[in-house]
Amino acid sequence: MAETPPAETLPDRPARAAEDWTVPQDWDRYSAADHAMWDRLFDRQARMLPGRVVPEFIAGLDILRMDQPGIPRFDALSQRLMAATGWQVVAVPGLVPDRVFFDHLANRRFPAGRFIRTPAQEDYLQEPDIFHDVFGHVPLLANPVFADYMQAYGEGGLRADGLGAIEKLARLYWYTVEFGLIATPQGLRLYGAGIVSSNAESHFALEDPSPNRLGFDLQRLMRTRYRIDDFQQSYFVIDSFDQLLRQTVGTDFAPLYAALEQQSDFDTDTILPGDRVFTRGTQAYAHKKMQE
Ligand code: HBI
Ligand code: FE
Repeated sequence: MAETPPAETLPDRPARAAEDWTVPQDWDRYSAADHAMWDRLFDRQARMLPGRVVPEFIAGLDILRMDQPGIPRFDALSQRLMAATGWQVVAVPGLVPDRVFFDHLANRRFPAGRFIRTPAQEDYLQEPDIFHDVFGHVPLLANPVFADYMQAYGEGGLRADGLGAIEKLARLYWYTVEFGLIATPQGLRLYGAGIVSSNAESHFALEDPSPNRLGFDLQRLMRTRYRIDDFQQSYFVIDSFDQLLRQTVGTDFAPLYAALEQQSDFDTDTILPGDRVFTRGTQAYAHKKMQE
């Protein structure tokens, strides 16, 4: 995820966020156009995701009753989420500092942007808006195993911060929570929030011959760079959310970070001899120039 941009560029920087950077959602401030934008984005994804997204995601939409029209009210959403897995959704102005972010996750609070993208940004925006955060991230927080993983990630982030290893841990978040794929008996399915909240990337990540699709391997993944401004050149596939949770809760990251210090990084399109290869991508998709 990009560094927190300066305040003047943020779409929604209030005069003063609280110590934990939370702000009121101010649901009454949303315009009819904002609600219409949410409905358009929601309907497009709700139509194309069944059969492409992991079933637990659809179950989360149902548990949280997110199929109601208009932008969800965070207090109502949090009530249902709290009953399911003890999580809640809190509004923030945009990207918050890493430690603040990790502390929220470690306490089962998901920090969600409260602004919604403009029509010009319909297919891509750099800063996560309410549709990316709430439609993309929140439904899986109703799944007990994934909910435990997200809290473990937050606790791991606070420890990583102390070890100066945030960049490596951010790759784990990026290639799972944001852009992860999962193997099911019916085939590969989407679960990453950055994918499921994007119509174009939902097709690209699952169906396009261009990207690699590689089996999840924690240490290898934490050596792999990622792109923040374009589709991924490689996606990583987990066997189950249980596998993801075991890898995170069951691992002492300190020696892993020490080992990673001595090892080089891999480019976004690398395939290694030891990789479990689901798709050897053609890399035919013309990615934007890599940001230096
Ligand atoms: N803040 N609101 C918000 N949302 C994020 O996803 C986020 C963040 N701050 C930091 C961050 N992500 C990443 O840098 C961490 O995963 C490392
Ligand atoms: Fe996100």
